[in-house]
Amino acid sequence: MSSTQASIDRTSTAGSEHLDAIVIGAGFAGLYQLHSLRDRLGLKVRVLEAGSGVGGTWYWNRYPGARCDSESYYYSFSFSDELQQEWGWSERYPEHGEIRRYLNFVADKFDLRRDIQFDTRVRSASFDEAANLWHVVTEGGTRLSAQFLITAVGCLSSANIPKIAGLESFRGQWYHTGRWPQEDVDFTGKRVGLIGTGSTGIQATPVIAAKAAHLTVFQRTANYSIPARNGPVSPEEQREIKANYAAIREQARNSPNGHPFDISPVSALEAPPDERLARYEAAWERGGLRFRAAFKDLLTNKAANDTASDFIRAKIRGIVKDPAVAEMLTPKDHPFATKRPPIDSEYFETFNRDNVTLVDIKASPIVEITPDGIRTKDAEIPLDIIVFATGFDAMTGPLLAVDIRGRDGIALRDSWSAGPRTYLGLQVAGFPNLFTITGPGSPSVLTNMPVAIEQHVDWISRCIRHMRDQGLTRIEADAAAAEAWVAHVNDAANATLLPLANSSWYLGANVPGKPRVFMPYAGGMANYAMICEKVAAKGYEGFILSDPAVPEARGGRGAMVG
Ligand code: N01
Repeated sequence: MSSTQASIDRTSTAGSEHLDAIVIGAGFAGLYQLHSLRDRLGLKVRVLEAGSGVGGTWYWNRYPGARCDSESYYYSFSFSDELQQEWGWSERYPEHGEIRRYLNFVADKFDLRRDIQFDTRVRSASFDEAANLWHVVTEGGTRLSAQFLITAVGCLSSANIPKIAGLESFRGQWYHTGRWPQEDVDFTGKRVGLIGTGSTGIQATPVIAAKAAHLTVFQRTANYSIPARNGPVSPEEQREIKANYAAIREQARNSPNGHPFDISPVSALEAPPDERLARYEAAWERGGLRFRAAFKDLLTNKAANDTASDFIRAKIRGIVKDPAVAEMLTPKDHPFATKRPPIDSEYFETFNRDNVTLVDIKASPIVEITPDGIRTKDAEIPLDIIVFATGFDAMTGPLLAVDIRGRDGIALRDSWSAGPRTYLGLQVAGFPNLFTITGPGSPSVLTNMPVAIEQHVDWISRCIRHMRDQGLTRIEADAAAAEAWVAHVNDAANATLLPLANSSWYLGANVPGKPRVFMPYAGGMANYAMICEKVAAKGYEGFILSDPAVPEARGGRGAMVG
C-alpha cells in the first residue's frame, strides 16, 4: 500500500462514499481525466455530470447549425492511436451530433460510463483541512468525499441569459442556444427573433432563416466572420490524415494555438499590397480559423491587423446587397480576431433573403419583451420564438456555479471577487488538491481545446503520480506564485491586441457586473506547456507539496517560474 493510500484510509469518510478523485463534468476533459486516473494510475474515480449523457458543452449545444470551428481531424483526442485510427470523421467541421457520437464512442471504448454519474449537478464542494479531503454534495443530496477534486466543467457552459424585462410574459417559446432542448425545435412558418451575433448566432442564423417564415436578428455588435467552407471528408483524405496523425498531433502541440498549421513568417505590412491581397483571398477561399495565420502579426500589430479587418469589411460590403444592411453588419469597434472569430456558412448572404431583417439594437435598444414579441426603442416586432444566442458567463461562470470552499471555508466566489486568480490556470491558492482543467489563466479558449485539455490532464495525472510516489498527499498553489502568474497573464494579454475588444467574453465584458479581467493565457499553447514542464521538472515549483499527517514529510515550496 502506498503512503498516499494509507493517508486516504486514515481520513474520516463517515456518511459519504469516499473516492480518490472526483471529477466534475463528462465532456472531453472529464472523460480523458477519468481514463487517465483510473486506467493508468489505478485510482478510484467518480465523474459527476449534470447532463444525461456525455459531451459537456456538446451535450447542451444542439442549436441549429451548431458545429465545431476547428477541423474534425484535430478537434479530437490524440492519446490513443487505436482510437484515432478507428474513428472516421464525415465532415471538415463536425456537427454537434457527430461530436456527441464520437464522445460516446470514446466512453464505450474505454468503458468510462460505469464511473460516471449522470443527471447529477454538483451543489457544493468544501475542503476539510483536518481530514485532507474534499466533501462534495450534489443537488440530489448525495454526499461524496475524495482526496482530489478536479473540475472539468468547460469554459463555455454557463449560459448567459440577459435579464430583459417582460420575458416571463412572452406567450411564444424561447430558448438559449447553450441549453437547447433534446428534441428539434420546428421553425417552419414561425416568426423568429434571434438575439446575439457571436459564433453561435452566426452559425444559427442561416439555418433558422431557411426554415422560418421570418427571422429578425437583433445585433448589438457587428462581427467579423470567415467562411467555413465545410464539406465532406473524402476516403482519400481520411487515409492521409490517419497515416500522418503522429506528425499532425506533434505540430498541433508545438503551435501557439494548438492547430496543426504554420503561421506565416511574413508581416502583413512587409508584403506588397497585391501579394497581401492575394494571400487574404487564398485564405478566404480556403476558409476557417487558418485565416488568422495568413500573416504573423495580425494579433500583435494594429496596422497589420487593419489590413485584415479592412479586407473582411470589403468582403461584407461585397456580399450584402443592401448597402444600409451591409453597413450595419460591418464591424468597426474592434480589430479582427480580438474576439474569437466566428466561421460561418453563408451568414452574410442570409441578409440578402427577403425573410430576414437586421435590427441594430445599439441604435434602437431592446426596451422589453412583450407577450407578443420584442419591443425596441423604435418598434414592436411580433414573434413566435425567441432564440438567445447571447453566449456564456465564460471561464469563471461554470466554476462559480458550484459553491466551492477552500481552506478556512473561504468561498471561491470571494477569493475571485476582483477576477480569477490562479497559478497556471491549474490551481488556486487556498484550495488544496483542487485542479481546474483549462481554468482561467491557462490558454484554453485561445487554443484548440482538445490539445489544451490533454496537456492539462496529462500534467495533473503526472503530478498525482508524483505525489503518490513521494508519499505526499497535499498540493496547493503558493499565493506568491499565483500572484506572479496573474501578472504574467496580464502582461501576455497586453502584448497582443486582444484586450482591444471591449465587448469580448475573454474579458468578461458580456456579463453585467463581471470584473473585467482578461481571463485566458495569451502567451501561446506551446510556450505554456513548456512552462508547465519546467515547473514539474523543478519539483513543482510554485506549488506547496506536503503530507499534513506527517509533519516532516518531504515537500516543496518553490519560486515562480517566469
Ligand atoms: O457567445 P458570444 P457565442 N443584449 O459571447 C450578444 C464558442 N463557440 O455563444 O458582442 C443583446 O461570442 C453579444 O453582443 P456583444 C466560441 O469560442 C464555438 O456566440 O456583447 N445582445 C454577442 O453578439 C465563441 O466565441 C463554436 O455586444 C447581447 C452575442 O450575444 C463562444 O463559444 C460555436 C446581450 C454573444 O456572443 C461564445 O460564442 C459557437 C444582451 N443583453 C460558440 N448579451 C464552435 O464553432 C450578449 N449579447 C466550436
